[in-house]
Amino acid sequence: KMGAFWQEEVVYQIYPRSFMDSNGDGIGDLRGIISKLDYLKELGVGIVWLSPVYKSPNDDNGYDISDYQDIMDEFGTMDDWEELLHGLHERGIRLIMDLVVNHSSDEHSWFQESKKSKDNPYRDFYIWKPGKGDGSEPNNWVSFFGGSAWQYDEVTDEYYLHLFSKKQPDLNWENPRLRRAVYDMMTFWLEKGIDGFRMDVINCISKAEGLPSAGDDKYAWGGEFFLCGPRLEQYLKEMNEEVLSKYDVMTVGEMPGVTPELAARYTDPANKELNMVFHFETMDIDAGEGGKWNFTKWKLADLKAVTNKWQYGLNGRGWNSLYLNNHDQPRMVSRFGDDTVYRKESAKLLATFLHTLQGTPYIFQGEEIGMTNVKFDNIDQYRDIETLNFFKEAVHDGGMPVEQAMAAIYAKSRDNARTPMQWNESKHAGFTTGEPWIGVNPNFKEINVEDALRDKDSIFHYYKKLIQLRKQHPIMIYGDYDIVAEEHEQIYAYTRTWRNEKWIVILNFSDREAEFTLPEKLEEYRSGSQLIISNYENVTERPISEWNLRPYEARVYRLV
Ligand code: ISL
Ligand code: CA
Repeated sequence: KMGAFWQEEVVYQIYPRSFMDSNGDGIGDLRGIISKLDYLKELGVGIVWLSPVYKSPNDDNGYDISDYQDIMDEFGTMDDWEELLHGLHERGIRLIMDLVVNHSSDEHSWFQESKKSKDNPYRDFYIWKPGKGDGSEPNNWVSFFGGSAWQYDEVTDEYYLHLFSKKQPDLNWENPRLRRAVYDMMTFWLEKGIDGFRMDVINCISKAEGLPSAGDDKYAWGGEFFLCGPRLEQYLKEMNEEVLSKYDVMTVGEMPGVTPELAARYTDPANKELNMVFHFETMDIDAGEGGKWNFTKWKLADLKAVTNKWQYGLNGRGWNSLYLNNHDQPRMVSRFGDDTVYRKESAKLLATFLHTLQGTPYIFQGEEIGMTNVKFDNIDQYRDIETLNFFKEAVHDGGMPVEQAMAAIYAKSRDNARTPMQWNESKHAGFTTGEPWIGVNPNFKEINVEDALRDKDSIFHYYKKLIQLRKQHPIMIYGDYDIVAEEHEQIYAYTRTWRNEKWIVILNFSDREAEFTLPEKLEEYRSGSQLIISNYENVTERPISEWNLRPYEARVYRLV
């Protein structure tokens, strides 16, 4: 090993509610995860990121926490959690927990106290403000989930800030007592032996002085005043010094709106802040005017441009996290590949992309078997608060035709990622013996784990191979990235270079054949190449420099 574990291992994200139900109540749980640990071992991942399992009223599926140091009843007990941690460690897999400290639940005891009176000792754990002269909200910010980011509370005749739902009041990081409480809570989990944290919207914790309105409209997006705010780095450094530096653990901070310039600073080891961040620039390439719901067709040129910025931008300074989907995003094969004719080919192509860039790959549960987006007939079958709020605002309040709203939901709803994991072809895909909390994708008979394990040629086995290759070839982890044939309209190709070694990755992102010619700058390699991996059979290994790629064909060669 030459680097840190978080550079060399692949991460697997588990969304517990949808992973595996052990007791037939239709809700995934910790014992369900425990029953699938050998599956994770078989895949070869080295780190599990567990989405929140803490006590929560589930307004936002656990991202609204009412007790940070206890387990949600539906998911099990602290003993179950200990057993999970032990079971993972036994298999050489690390565990990172979700740290959701931009906000808590309004049912957290801190908030219950805070709302009681203006001089309650917990008042300043949250962000309270009186209304404007006319009684309206303190500023015009809208929340991530739609509507004003302020909620009026009559007990003290003030508003509290909530960047997400009104059941997720923002914590006040200006308050050193709040920060101390968070650090103690983090220490509690680290002392139990966890291996790090994924930090939820961690770049929202520092708000601009005075909480200014964003322009003159009644309601507006105020991101410039709370994304990567003035004291963010101060808080991250303090957290590092007070807590993280005492353990050999990893951190990845979720950061909407972050740029490569800022991320290079946050993840530069010399700055002692974070190991990696999740940026949103790839996720935004299909967002139209006005945000995610008004989507457009993404362009390969944009994928290249964004990836270039991050690959060149962090090289030798910080470290990239690599993901194409998670519990908030559509399924990657439906979004960036083809989930009909070329589902297997395109899922493998995207996997090749993720595992051959510089950085740490993150796999979201089900991605490794090519799970797809879902289309439920009726809005009542959706569960996600963001989706339901959008439907209500767009259709009921805005008059958008239902079909148009549903088309947006089919493409972008977070519930695309949250349908139950498809384990086998039995009822409810083997996820539960009861009624699942959200419908199973009807394609589970064709797409499921049991099938994937049986089929040597499956997406699962391809992931397994990529993960193994990454363990054998440091160039996949550390090699410098350099794009080639940037103008090509179908193919995304790049080299990786490390010490005396050079690889080329050639990805046909289209459903048509495509031609690729080795560019001038690689002239010296015309005589030879060795195939490392491909998603098609019968790939020539002859030393040639002109390649014909089939639809969604992916090839990785060592250039010699
Ligand atoms: O999901 C999104 C886009 O559809 C984002 O706006 C998302 O809300 C944002 O990236 C923050 O996500 C994180 O914090 C939220 C939670 O709902 C998400 O599940 C979580 O990943 C609030 O805790
Ligand atoms: Ca259960």
